[in-house]
Amino acid sequence: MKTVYLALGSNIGDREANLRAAIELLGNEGVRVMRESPVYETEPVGYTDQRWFLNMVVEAETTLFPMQLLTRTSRIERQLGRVRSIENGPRTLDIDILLYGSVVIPGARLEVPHPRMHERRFVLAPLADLAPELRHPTRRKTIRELLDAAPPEAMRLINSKATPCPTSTKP
Ligand code: GSY
Repeated sequence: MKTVYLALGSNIGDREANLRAAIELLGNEGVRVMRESPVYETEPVGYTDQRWFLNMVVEAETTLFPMQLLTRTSRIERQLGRVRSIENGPRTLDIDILLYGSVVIPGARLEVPHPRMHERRFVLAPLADLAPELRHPTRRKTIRELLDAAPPEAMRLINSKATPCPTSTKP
């Protein structure tokens, strides 16, 4: 069993409902969500001419191998209507695998830790809410230290209420 951290983001449609639907679907895909961060509304990074995102991070447990996990998270993105059109553009739902235990995967299709997580405040802020003392497997800094050093990004907390985790089904 591995503890994994996944970043969720949405900036199309009912963004909060998309995040909730993703958490529910993860439970059906063998990814047991144990804890959820607060939700932040965040200014788009990269391609800026788009609506602000809702972002959060979940901590989950899974027996899936990394590529199996990627297949399942990609399937959930598709189920929730994601189509890849503009690079870094708007999306109904994005699920990024941030950390898979302390495993390092330098692959082309799946790179873990996520290659840009250490510089993205919209990922580090909700991750630090869950695991501030967790050490990044290759940068050797804690999530709190990475957040303190990250470039500024506009964001606001929209929901700091802890929500109950959905029950997972398939292992
Ligand atoms: O990598 C996730 C998609 N994404 C986001 C995002 O989720 N939030 C913000 N604030 N900016 C983003 N740019 C991209 S691409």
